[in-house]
Amino acid sequence: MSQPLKDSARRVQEAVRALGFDFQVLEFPASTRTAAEAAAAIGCLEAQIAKSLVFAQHPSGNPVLVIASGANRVDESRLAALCGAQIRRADADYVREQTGFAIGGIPPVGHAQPLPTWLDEDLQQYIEIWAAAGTPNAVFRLTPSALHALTGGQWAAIRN
Ligand code: 5CA
Repeated sequence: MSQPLKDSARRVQEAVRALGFDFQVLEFPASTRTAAEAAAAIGCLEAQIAKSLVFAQHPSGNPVLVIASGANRVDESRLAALCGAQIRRADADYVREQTGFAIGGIPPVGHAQPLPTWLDEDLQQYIEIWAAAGTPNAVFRLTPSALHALTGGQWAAIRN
């Protein structure tokens, strides 16, 4: 029997269902806190991990979400150009405040408020990808097109 999901993971599961998808949130005994750990626990490529990174626009302070391939670094000048604003890497408190989740488990959906979202086009080459689901042990498998539908994000060239 599987255990009930932790509260944060359950919120992500419910958000995914509410958006009309039946992807199942899975909790692993091993850490999935980083893209590398998630890939090792799942047995997929690090590049198949869809990591959700929060940035702050400056000077508005508005958040922006980037969902990047686990193998990539985000090019902050490309992101700034897409946003039409300066951007800064967010600190842990800001990330929690804006998303309702802690770093290491930031999901692509189910946030405290909707976040403008950019999607790393490198994720499109995979049939299956995996995203965090609210905790440092929870992930769910999805497809690039479902990521697009779930987040309402836009595909962009965003890697460094
Ligand atoms: N659960 C995994 C795989 S989906 C995960 O969340 N990976 S992640 O890469 O999206 O989350 C870790 C990311 O959080 C790091 O890549 C880094 O960008 C960010 N991060 C880690 N520590 C901090 C910190 N102190 N302040 C701001 N961002 C941080």
